[in-house]
Amino acid sequence: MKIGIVCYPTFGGSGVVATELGKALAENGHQIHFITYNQPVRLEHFHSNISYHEVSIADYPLFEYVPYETALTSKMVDVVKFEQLDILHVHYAIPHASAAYMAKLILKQQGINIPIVTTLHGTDITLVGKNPNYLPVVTFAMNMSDGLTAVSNSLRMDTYANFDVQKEIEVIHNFIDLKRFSKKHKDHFKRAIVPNNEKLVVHTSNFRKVKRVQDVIYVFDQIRKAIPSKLLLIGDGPERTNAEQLCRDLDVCAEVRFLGKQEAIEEILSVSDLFIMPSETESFGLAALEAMACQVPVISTNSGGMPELNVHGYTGFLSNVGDVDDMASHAINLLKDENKLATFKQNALAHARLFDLQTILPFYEKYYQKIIDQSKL
Ligand code: GMT
Repeated sequence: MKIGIVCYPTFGGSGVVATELGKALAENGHQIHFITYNQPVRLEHFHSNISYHEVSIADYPLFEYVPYETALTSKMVDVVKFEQLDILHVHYAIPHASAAYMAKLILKQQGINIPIVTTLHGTDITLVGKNPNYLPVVTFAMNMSDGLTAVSNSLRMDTYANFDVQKEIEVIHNFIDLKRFSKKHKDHFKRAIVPNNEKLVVHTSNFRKVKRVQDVIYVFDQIRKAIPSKLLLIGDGPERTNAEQLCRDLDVCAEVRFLGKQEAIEEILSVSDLFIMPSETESFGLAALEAMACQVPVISTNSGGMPELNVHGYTGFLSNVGDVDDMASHAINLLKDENKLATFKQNALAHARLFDLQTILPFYEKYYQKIIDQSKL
């Protein structure tokens, strides 16, 4: 198949899933065309089946806001037409789904039929999309997509609850490349970070408000009082300054390191003992899956799709949003009990295997074929 993939090119979960999906499809012999405003961060290497088409935006003094959606639509029209794509898969509804529908209409006028699949990732539904400023367009674009997928059952239900969507939503969970995300032997690295064999707690995110990074620090503050430990905070974003301030206020700076954005995240996860994800809402929790694949148990909230990934009492523990005492108590009990911790590490890996890329990829391939066939009827 010739597949166009539209996504955000950043470290965000939707961009990561879109890029990893494209790479895996290319490995399986499909021709992949990424359409984004920057080279996706996870698209590091040349692959003969992958092309990248940059959306270039022409600015003009009249524009207070550059019309990105118009430039994106024009690029989609161009790529579909000249690369003769079979299907266009857009990740994150805003503004990709409505831009894709506009491209579809333009192409239809030129006698070209392009089926559109939209994948809903999370905040496009749970936070941003249901904002009245976007809701009518997002609802319309979802209904006009030829295929609609969501990354968890919870997100599917949230979509039906918050939008007047008539389409069937297919659930295709996030996936993990177990060849890349597996426990690596990085003992020298561990010795450098925790020279006295302290327990290593880790959090990765884009430091948006929804991630509740401050809760990570409150939980860690309790952990370190009970057990020698260090906290690694990976990623960057709007809440970073507040997080740093909280570390100063709680006087935990000596035990906390902010590492910023990291490429080889699997190396850091490989030496970690516990992952904390206290998100307000999380449609799936890809970052937690990456941790689990590296044998790191997860302390998370029970919001959104987290219970579909993190099994309470098996791969980690679930708590209510904001209940930092409960999260800390679960974390301390687990970190103090070496046998239990070792079992949970194994359980985390066993459960992560259910989301193996090789298992999930065929669901996308079959879904594309179904949508292509239906669009020919
Ligand atoms: O908000 C983010 O963390 C980024 C966001 C995105 O769409 O870029 O991530 C969402 O998509 C991921 C991949 O499908 C999911 O694993 C994340 O759970 C989801 N984030 C939220 O729902 C907050």
